[in-house]
Amino acid sequence: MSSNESLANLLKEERRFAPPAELAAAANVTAAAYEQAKADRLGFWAEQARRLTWATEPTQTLDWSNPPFAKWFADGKLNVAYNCVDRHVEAGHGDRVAIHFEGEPGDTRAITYAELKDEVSRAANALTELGVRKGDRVAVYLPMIPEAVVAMLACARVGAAHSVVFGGFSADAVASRIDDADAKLVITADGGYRRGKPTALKPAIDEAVSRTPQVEHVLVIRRTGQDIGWTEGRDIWWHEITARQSAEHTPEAFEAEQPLFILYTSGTTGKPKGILHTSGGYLTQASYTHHAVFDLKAETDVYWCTADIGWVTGHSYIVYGPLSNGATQVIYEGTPDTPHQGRWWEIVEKYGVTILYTAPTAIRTFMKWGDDTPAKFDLTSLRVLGSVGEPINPEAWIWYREHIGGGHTPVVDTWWQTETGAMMISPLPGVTAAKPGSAQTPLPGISATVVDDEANEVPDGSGGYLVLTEPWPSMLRTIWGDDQRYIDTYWSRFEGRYFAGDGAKKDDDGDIWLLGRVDDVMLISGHNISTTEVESALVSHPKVAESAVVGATDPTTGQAIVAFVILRGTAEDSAELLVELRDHVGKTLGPIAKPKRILTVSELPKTRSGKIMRRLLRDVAENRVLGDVTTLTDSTVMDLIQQKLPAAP
Ligand code: 6R9
Repeated sequence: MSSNESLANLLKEERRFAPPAELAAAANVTAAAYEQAKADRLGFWAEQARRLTWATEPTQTLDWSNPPFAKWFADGKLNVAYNCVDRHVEAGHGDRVAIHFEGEPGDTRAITYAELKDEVSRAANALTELGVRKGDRVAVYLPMIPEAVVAMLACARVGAAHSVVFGGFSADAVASRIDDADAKLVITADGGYRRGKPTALKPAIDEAVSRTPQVEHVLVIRRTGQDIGWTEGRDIWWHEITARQSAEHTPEAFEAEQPLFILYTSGTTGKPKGILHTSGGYLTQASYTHHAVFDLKAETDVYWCTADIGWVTGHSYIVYGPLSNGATQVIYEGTPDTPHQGRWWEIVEKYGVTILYTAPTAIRTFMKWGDDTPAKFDLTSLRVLGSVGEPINPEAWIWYREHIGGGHTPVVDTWWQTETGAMMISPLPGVTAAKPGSAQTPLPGISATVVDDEANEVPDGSGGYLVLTEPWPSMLRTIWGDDQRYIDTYWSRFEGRYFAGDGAKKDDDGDIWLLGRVDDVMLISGHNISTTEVESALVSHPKVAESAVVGATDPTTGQAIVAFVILRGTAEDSAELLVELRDHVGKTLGPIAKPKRILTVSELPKTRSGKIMRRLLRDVAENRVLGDVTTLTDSTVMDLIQQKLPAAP
């Protein structure tokens, strides 16, 4: 935000949804957790660390003697892979399915914890044969197949840090990440299935590795069977090397602060940041939040997180959270509309999914496709619905609860970041009276608030910047190789507090609403207005499925609001509708928030993790040459939008 003006508090939401009585009565976590954590925050986390199995129990909780460089449970030792796999087998749950895999072409596999233990052990032995040692880095570039989980756990098992790169990223992006992390091994596949076709992965690795001489070997998983280039001596088939390994592997215990992974944030500007996470604190919070926020009952629940493994949500809520908790989960390889728009709901019905975790972008897409598709499937197994990745518009929240959750399933809107490692602000499904569109309350043991430009906490009913006021176990430890950038980016804007980069407001009850990245906030006639609120107002019109709003330079108002909207299934684009939409925003939020221009489009530019790239829309709205488009899912979207744009008035 560029002025001292706080974010205008425009949106009013009066709807409330109490937790279902049955869920509340049997909930894993009750309101007492907030009290306990408030009375003794570090004691609370020390207790949560005991969810894990330690080779050496920690006696220290937090070492904050050199802020902002934290150490959690520093004198404890554990093996993360042992915690995610072996201990469940030892506890007698070896026959429980860990992963129900659903390939896009319809191939399926059920992998039990006992089988997962064998696969991870073989892979760990293979990594050892290839010279991978504690402290090394391994790059992982894979589709959504079970071997992605196995590869990550095998790295953890031998103490090597993985750096997972989105399967959709270019050779350039992969090369720069391999280089930055100095990875000696790359794990990839010939290809994967997307939209009904095999897509290639290996050529990007061949190109990337030709520029990164530190890579000694490329381990290749055969998924599609397509022809690929092969470099003798360097390339090794995964199935060949793992087949000759023993299924026995003794996990070594590592220090709690042993690096577990590096994950590069999509980085809308500048060089990508390698976010470093370590072992004991990270796993404690991933495990606790998965248990608390989804109310996971490992014996009976079937959990499904639709994220890609290359995103932090895949790390914490496909791999480390659910597996440390012994969950049974679904992993789906492909896209939601292959071969038909009901594919996800077919999967929910088939496996009896009870907990679903997805992103607002997907929910808005389903709204656009129409209510009748999910209505054709039996979704009654669902009991908790989660959302992550962007602010969820109140109407999308209501749609999710109604059309997916049968009108009674709680929705938990979970705010967190790659940097925070695990969930930070979220309702608890058995405790919180939910408000559509709000992440509401910091989780037990987490301290967050909203401050103004001068770092003063804002009163209820006002907006500003979201900050985290105390260290937390799964916090990033640094930016890989760049401690100074870590300090500058997160800890310098407000003394002693972590600056998340998100705008937020506190409502009259003190609940937190996330309002998007501060770089996206608009300044209209001296008022800071959040893009999120204007988008939510547009989405609350029955004819709008999705929208993206930007502030474009304007000679009279400083910035003017330009809105891009996607209409719902049957709605027709017309001049009258655009007037109606402007008036609707005016009525919902007030005249100051009325968009100056509204354009209907068929797609919006998004990152692979589903976040709208407003920066590119701002370029379009201001008639500029487009900035970097390399992290877009589909770069043709911008051509379509530009064609649509009438000459500026
Ligand atoms: C987990 C993840 C982090 C940014 C974050 C914020 C946005 C994520 C949100 C949310 C509002 C939520 N974000 N969850 N905004 N409500 N429930 O998405 O990590 O890819 O690092 O993105 O995503 O802007 O700062 P990451």
